[in-house]
Amino acid sequence: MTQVPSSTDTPLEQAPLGILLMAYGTPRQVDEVEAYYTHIRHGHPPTKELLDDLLRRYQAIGGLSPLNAITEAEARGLETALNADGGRPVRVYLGMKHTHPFIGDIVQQMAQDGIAEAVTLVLAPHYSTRSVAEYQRAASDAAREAGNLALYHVDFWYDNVKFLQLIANRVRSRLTDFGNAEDVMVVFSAHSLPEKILAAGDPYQDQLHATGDAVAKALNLKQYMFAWQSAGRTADKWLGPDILDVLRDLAANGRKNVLLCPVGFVSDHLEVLYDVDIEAQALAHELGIKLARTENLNADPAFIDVLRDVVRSRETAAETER
Ligand code: FEC
Repeated sequence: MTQVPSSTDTPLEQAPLGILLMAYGTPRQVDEVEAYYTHIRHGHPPTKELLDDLLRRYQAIGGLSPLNAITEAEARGLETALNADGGRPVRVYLGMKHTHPFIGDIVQQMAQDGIAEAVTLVLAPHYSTRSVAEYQRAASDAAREAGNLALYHVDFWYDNVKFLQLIANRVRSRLTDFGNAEDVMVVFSAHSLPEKILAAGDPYQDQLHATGDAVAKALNLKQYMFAWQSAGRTADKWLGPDILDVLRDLAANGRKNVLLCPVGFVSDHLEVLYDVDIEAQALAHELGIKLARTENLNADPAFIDVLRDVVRSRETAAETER
């Protein structure tokens, strides 16, 4: 990412705005998988069975996940787009939730570099106390310790008009893979979370349903639904229905064509490349269903422009919060 001079002696509004882009992260080497999994499990190491199963899934997608490389390309693209749009110059920093470079370390680095204000943005469009809030907590704790860095969090951005248009375009273009688009059930999906989040008033499910509804409305889809995927391997009850059960039900009702849109994710990674492209695809094949999936957004310039728009809107809102 480009070098912007330190802002220590520059008036606030002229100093570069920090952008803390936050992403899930993935192991960089196979021997980091156990530490990564332990971090996801809040410090509890996985059993040998769980670890072997995760290693098997990484193996099935080619050894490791492409997630870090894609996230880094998104960060570079965002910095270039923001520094070219005529707005306040920025410096983009990338912090990971479950692997190096960790969010807390990056926030410390930002403070050391003299960044006084930063917009934070998670590469996940929908808010949950079990997802976005955890990233924000890691960032805010480190900023509090640093003492001289104000953070302006973006809580969610699923309702950004350009984002919804982009998803609608992805669905529209994949529908052409089917002879008759009217015969296709479009299934929007996202990472499941423990069902108990609903009782606590978590907005995650409502925001995801609203995303599917908005895209369906834009495309005038007659047949669409929402399903959950990638539920954790824990004793909790997870949000359902799961995509695998949905495929079984659709087959039992004579459906032959399904288009899956994993709208809760933005990049190619294990939960899409394995859970959808390998696991769900194998089941669909067995059930006699043609299953296609929309392309993820990755570092598509149109997606980078969505992120740019989201950051600039938060920057504008922050002006009234100083
Ligand atoms: O490509 C990769 O290597 C990383 C893919 C990856 C993404 C991702 C996104 C989300 N997760 C969310 C919630 C949970 C909860 C648990 C959980 C567990 C795992 C495991 C792996 C994993 N997640 Fe993840 N998640 C990715 C990978 N996730 C690997 C552990 C093995 C397994 O269950 O498959 C359960 C933790 C626990 O034990 O308590 C909860 C949510 C997202 C989407 C939002 C975001 O990106 O932050 C929510 C990508």
